[in-house]
Amino acid sequence: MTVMTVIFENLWDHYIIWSVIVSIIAFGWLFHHSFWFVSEDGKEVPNVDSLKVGVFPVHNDDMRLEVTWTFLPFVLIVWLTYVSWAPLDAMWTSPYADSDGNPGLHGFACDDGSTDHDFPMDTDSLSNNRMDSTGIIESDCYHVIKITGQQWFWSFDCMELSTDLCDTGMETMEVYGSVPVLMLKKGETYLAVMESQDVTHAPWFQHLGNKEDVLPGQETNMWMPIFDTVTPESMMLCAEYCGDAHSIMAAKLVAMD
Ligand SMILES: [Cu+2]
Repeated sequence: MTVMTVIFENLWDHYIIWSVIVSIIAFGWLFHHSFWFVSEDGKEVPNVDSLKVGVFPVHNDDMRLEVTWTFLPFVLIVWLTYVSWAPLDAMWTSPYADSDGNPGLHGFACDDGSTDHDFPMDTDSLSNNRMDSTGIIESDCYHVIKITGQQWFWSFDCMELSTDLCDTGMETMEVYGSVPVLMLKKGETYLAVMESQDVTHAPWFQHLGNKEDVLPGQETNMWMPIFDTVTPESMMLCAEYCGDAHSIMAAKLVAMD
């Protein structure tokens, strides 16, 4: 199994490899000790720890062991944090300028005719996004759209974008019934400004690998870079339990050429 987005594919494999190594050590140790330290039937075992039934045993600690199983997992956690840092930082790059006036990975808002937002404007009108070998995407600028969650459906708003950049529709899907469709253009990057009308939801665009909570009374943002190699049609599901019809609170993402 693999995740369906490039940026986390290498990370996924990396985490799986470490999980396997840690599992082999932990379960190997467990099985070895379970079967090695077994007394034979009828044989009297010397009571080296002076164990008495009903009495907590004499403490038999080993400082080297305790330091080892505290220190090694700590080093592993620091390492996994280190390798996760760049992909996570890319997923959460800022739509605003830093203290030196430089934008994040996706520049500022495109000069695309859409003005109904508070983000700083760029001179470019198209994102022309590109992906490096690690899956990190950069863009010249981004388009702002809106996503609203409500029990139990999603609403997409293309703001004032032209229909070749963003379009919406409805479609009937097996199991899910009538679902909204969001059509975005390949090579363009979108910033979804999101809110909920009622409880917490979370859109999860499966092939973009992103997921972010939408909250009542508070706007959250999520990047949606539609890279050239993304699957033409993919699903979005709600990833935060929100009540009876949570499991069918779906939508469809279409990547337009
Ligand atoms: Cu939900």
